[in-house]
Amino acid sequence: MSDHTVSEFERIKANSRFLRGTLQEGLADPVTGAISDDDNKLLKFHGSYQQDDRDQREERRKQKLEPAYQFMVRARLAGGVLSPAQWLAFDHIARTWANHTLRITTRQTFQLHGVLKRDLKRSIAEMNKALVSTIAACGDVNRNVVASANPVATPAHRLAYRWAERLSEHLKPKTRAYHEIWLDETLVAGGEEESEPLYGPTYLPRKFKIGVAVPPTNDVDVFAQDLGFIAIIEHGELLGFNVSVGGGMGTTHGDPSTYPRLGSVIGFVVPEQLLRTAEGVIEVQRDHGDRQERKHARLKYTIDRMGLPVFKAELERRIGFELQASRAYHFDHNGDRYGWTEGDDGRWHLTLQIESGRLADLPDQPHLSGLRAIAEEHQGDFRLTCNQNLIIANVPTAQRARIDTLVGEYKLDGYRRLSGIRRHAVACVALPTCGLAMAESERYLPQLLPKLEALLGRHGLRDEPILLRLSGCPNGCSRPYLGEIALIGRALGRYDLRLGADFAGQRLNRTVRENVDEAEILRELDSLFARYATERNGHERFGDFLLRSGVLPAARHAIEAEIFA
Ligand code: SRM
Ligand code: SF4
Repeated sequence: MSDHTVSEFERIKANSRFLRGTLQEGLADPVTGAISDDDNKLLKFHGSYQQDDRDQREERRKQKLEPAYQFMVRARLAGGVLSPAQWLAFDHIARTWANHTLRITTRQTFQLHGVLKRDLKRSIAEMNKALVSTIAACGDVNRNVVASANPVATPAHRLAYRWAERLSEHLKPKTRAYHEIWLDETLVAGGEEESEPLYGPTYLPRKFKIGVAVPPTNDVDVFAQDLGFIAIIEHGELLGFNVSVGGGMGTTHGDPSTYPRLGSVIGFVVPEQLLRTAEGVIEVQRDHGDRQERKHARLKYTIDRMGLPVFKAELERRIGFELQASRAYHFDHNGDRYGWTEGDDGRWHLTLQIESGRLADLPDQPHLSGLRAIAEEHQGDFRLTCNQNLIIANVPTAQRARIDTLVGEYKLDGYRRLSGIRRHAVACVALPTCGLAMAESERYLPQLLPKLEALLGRHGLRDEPILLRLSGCPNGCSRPYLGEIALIGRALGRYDLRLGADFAGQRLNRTVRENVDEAEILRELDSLFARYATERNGHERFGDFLLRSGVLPAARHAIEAEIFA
């Protein structure tokens, strides 16, 4: 490709022979623990990122050693569902080739960290043996499709999850490169004769994310998705889905041309129209998305550039039918409900809280081993949630007591004693693995929470549910722009403090203080908690209180989810 108007990344994709590049050669090179920059970009489409241990960077630089290169591997698990056998496979890979932890992500899947180059292929192959792929877990394609994490409450919930699975499968890249590189499938045609009917040879301008929500639970944060489907269920029957487009979180500090945006609801489709609608949205983004400046390439910018009515008209022209007017729906929260719940079929589901989604064996919290022990006996399945928690799902009544015993034995029963803010805390990975982190997040949460709990306790608010989101940089992997309280990393120990989102993922928060340290954050929150304790109306949520009481000024532009249908 000699087109100088497109970004370097576009050139790499175009020349990659459908995601092959020189990945095979790079992986086989024993001289370095790294691969080339170009291949690193292609590797993302295969579900892995090259990283280095940032805790060791300085020391290794002084010793004139190359950085401690290692790889993150992300699985593709539509709706976050996996069987006990698959759990055991992940456990084995984590202990054998990764850093002995499993990380539940904010998109309902597992990440492994610390895999060395020489072990990358067998880690991915082992996952595939357990029938879990990593294809398109990252990269400029449709990623893991998320779905409400308790899809078994009613038959309609089950159906909504099945549609998420179908979307995930239907929108998967078609290249055989994945099978050749990781699974030793013989090279079919050298790549040149392959095609990607939906994506084309340069795939999408940027990552693309889909979520399926089942009201009243918005646990997938449907308005943060490029494409959201909101299940409309009447009298237990799934009628179809409202369609939301253009959600996204990522921003860059100091660059107002980047911004978080909530999805706009543009209409309603019946289930049979779902796949074609998703394809249509992807096609419009494929052909109209910005391929020069990756910062402006997400669907949210395409829509704002085209204008929502033009975008919708273009979508309808391509899919060949008009969207119906959107239907009424109501979300009441975007968190998880802990403890046991019973499904319509008499099976039970136990939601456990997993701090920041990190499953490890710590001396007083052998969580990884506990879940291995549970997986060895469990007869149902597991469900990962978008709030980084875990559901031990589909437990027959007779097995409940045994699961409870194991949960207690391995100290997984912390969910019984959580403060209101701890129940709703989400933190992104950040240091030491994330190359983009500006501040700590996952490692900071355990220090921050007790301090916030002490403040809240002083004002009689210990059990008050408050959404807390921490991100180590403005990319927003914990969806911090939807936190009632959010900290967004600026530099080590310094954060922007944002406040005032609602409790159901339908309103963005705003920046209240920029680049402040912990002492200032706690001071600011202490005085707001004091006012909240005495001035709130009944059960008014913290974020709502801040707006109603005028602590936060009324919004200058629309920051609430909008309906355009
Ligand atoms: Fe993310 C990049 C981790 C969910 C927005 N994200 C990254 C990378 C890969 C850093 C990098 O590019 O080098 C992080 C790897 C850290 C590590 O060491 O593991 C990373 N993102 C994560 C995870 C693991 C956070 C977590 O704590 O769970 C989540 C994995 C999701 C998954 O399983 O697929 C994760 N990232 C999100 C979300 C939330 C969501 O999708 O619901 C967002 C905000 C929604 C959105 O996309 O707008 C998000 N991540 C980003 C961005 C900003 C994108 C943008 O449009 O500006 C980046 C940076 C980028 O793409 O250039 C990024
Ligand atoms: Fe890394 Fe930033 Fe995402 Fe946190 S928000 S995982 S620091 S890219």
